[in-house]
Amino acid sequence: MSVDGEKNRLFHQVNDLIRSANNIFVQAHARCGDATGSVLAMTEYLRSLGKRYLAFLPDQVPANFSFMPGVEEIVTDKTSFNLAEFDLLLILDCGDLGRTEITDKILAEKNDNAVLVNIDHHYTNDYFGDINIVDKQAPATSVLIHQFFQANNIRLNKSMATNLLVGIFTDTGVFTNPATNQEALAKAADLLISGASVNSIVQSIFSNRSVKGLKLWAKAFERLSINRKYNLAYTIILQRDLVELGLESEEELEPLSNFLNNLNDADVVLVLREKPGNKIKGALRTVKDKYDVGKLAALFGGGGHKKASGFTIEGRLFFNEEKGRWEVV
Ligand SMILES: [Mn+2]
Repeated sequence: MSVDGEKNRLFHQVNDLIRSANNIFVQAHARCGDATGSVLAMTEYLRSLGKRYLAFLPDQVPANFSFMPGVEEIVTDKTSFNLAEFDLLLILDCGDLGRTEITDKILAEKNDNAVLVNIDHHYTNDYFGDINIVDKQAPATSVLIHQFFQANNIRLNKSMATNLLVGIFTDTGVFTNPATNQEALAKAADLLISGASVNSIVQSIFSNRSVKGLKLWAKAFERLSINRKYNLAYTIILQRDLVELGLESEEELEPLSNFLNNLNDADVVLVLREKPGNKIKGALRTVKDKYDVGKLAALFGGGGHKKASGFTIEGRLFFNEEKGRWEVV
């Protein structure tokens, strides 16, 4: 996908599909600035064309995203619509169909002649779309959406620019992680010129700490350990931590794994969090060139990028007193 001509041809093709579609479904994965920003920038464009569309995310939008322009339109109840009503499905920032969390619904309801478009930058993307615009070097899907607008001479307004900048900020850790490249900075500059509101992004997304939330970080720091064999730093968060602190979600733990990636005495970082429904979510990070945590996550049925990835497994975390270590049971 490094050949810009081919990518531009696909961007034109997708725009033609958008223009001729009657009803468009736009979705990304849950709880992520890049995913949400990509969806909102795209729906803003669809609105400007006077198109019928539905923007869907499979989980509630985190409270600190509530400033994002257009966010009130996002639907999070998968039972409130039927996919048979759409002739174009735009799936953004999903490495595989499973990331939509509605695979069964898509397979059961989607019209055979509806076109499924996959626009993504995950290293582990499995090309699940009828049309796949996958650029594994892109710092964020928001950057690809920006390229889509540029390729089709679509002018960005302030709302689109703010939403896309949220995506670049969150996926690059505000230009600190290895996803940061020349294009991330160049696109960010362009979004500022288009009127993106840096202040509202920084205040809402990054200055959102509470005392209870930081106490949850304290629990993670207290349990931080290092496995010297693999030079892997790891920590865990339990469901009971939330109960003890009176927190309803671990939203405020973001971006703990990115923060731990600043450790200079570990090569790889792993954060395991218990989730409701007997699930454990793992987040892996590295800054070392020789490691590919995307492959590591794939061993557990997950995926992501070379330097940042995640997976979900079944079970609960339990401290084995005899062995002096945490285990999955
Ligand atoms: Mn992304």
